[in-house]
Amino acid sequence: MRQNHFLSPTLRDVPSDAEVSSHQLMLRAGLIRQTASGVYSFLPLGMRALKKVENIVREEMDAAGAQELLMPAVQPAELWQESGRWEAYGPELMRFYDRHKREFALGPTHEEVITTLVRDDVKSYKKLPMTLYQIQTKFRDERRPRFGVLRSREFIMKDAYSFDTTQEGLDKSYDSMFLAYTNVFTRCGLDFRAVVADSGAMGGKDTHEFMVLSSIGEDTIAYSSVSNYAANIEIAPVVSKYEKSNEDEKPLEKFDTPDLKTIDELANSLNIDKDKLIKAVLFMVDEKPVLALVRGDHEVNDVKIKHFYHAQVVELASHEQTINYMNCEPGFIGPINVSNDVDIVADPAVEAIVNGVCGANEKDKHYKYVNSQRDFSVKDYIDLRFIKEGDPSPDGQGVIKFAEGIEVGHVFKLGTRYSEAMGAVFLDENGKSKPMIMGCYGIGVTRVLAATIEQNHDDKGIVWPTTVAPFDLHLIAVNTKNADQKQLSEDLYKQLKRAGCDVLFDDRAERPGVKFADADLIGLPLRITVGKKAAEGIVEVKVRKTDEVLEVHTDQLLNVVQDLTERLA
Ligand code: 9G3
Repeated sequence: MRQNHFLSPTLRDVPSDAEVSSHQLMLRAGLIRQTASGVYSFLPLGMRALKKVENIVREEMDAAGAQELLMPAVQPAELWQESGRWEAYGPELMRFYDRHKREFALGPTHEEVITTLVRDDVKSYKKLPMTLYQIQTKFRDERRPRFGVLRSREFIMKDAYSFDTTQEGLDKSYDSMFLAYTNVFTRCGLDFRAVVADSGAMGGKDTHEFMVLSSIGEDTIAYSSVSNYAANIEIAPVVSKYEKSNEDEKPLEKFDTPDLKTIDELANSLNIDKDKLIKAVLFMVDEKPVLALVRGDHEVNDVKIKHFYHAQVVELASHEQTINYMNCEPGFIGPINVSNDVDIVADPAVEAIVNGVCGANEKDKHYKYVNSQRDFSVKDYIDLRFIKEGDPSPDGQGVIKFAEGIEVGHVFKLGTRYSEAMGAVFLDENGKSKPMIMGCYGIGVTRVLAATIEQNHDDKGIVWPTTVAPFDLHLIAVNTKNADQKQLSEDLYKQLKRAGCDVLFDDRAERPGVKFADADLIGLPLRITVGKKAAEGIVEVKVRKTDEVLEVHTDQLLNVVQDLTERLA
């Protein structure tokens, strides 16, 4: 491709509204342009890299026996009403009316569509198992799109759906998708971890997220310092055991704590450790009040509350809800003398506190010498705190450390959630009608591209892994007015293309400095510079990743390019 007519507008300056490297570099190297907030155009350079990622995904899906299809972005509301999800989603679901005033949505995902497709055309167990996938544009009206295509309102996803007759079948489909995902992310040159993301017991099998390690990741991974255990911090189970101190329980005592509302204020003024405090937080769990108790140095994990109650919505109680249910304003609430309307759940660490401190459900008052069994009752002691660094790893091996991650893939065992709702059944060998057992599997294709750049760049620009680079190499004629350089670069362009190389040929009449800066910014794996020694048939080959520079005679060029490319793979 000749750069002179190639739409790859590079920017010298860092766009002010781009906070992270991948967003800055995708704009500066001319891969994307913003069309609206959270809505992007992929320019030719970005499109070529995107196609490389898509083809890796396609190859691995096909190798796993999945069948590619394409479903519409426009989805009729009726399908979502049938699955019961139409009301479950708020403004994130982009809804619209057609000219006949019929209601539709732009698809954020395709469980409903795929399930009706299979329901209508697959009846017998003989046709199963079957895994179908698409690579298609999704729409989710994110409240705060950010970080370029890492969190955009329109994005490309590969979404796959498996249909089985038995749970064992689903386990097999899930495992083959899991392996395919491992291959995809490895081939894209990503440093990633598959993390447990399910609600159930430790090491549960219901769902895994594939996280690319990056300091700008919005997810936190709790991983073991010695084993390969890794889980999304939202669900990582806490297995710590707590020793009850053998100090004597003292009589309960109410005392004044004027304006001491936060744990820190209380701990400082009383000059006690936070692990002697009982932190009470009121939640509305599907509209029901739940008082959650954790030790003062721990944080309540609302996702664990949501899973415990199998709830749809868990929110912090508002100021007025707190007053309404606890007869006291936030900052002084506690577990003693609580209305029966309020469930009390506590983390096991609370049970081990002896002579602790908690709110007295009275303004400016707290209790001290609080002891759980004696002074308050709890509906359940459940693991409801966030795991912390240094906690024992749930698999019993080593301790927990944290890392930030970007979620690029997510695999789920759905079971019969959609097949029952939509009537996707099969007749088994005895002619008995049963709901199909489903799994679903997503890869954020545009997000993979951005994550790859997050993990593969330096201060001069992108450093493309060879597997997803938009071109194999950059060919630069330093001075297009010099006959030798012009001739040799044109000959090499033809020769390299004939040899099957994807070449971006910088034939522009720009100053050398501009060409070299652009080449570093665009970041193709190899750069061939035709300069002063063109007359001797000598060119310079530079490896973008290592800055290694070789002087090569043109009759050795193809071999050198071949060797370097293989070494970089
Ligand atoms: C919606 C909106 C946003 C959504 C969903 C539905 C996420 C929704 C979860 C999934 C599950 C899997 C198949 C591919 C892999 C992920 N955000 N999810 O269902 F209406 Cl607005 O998409 N789907």
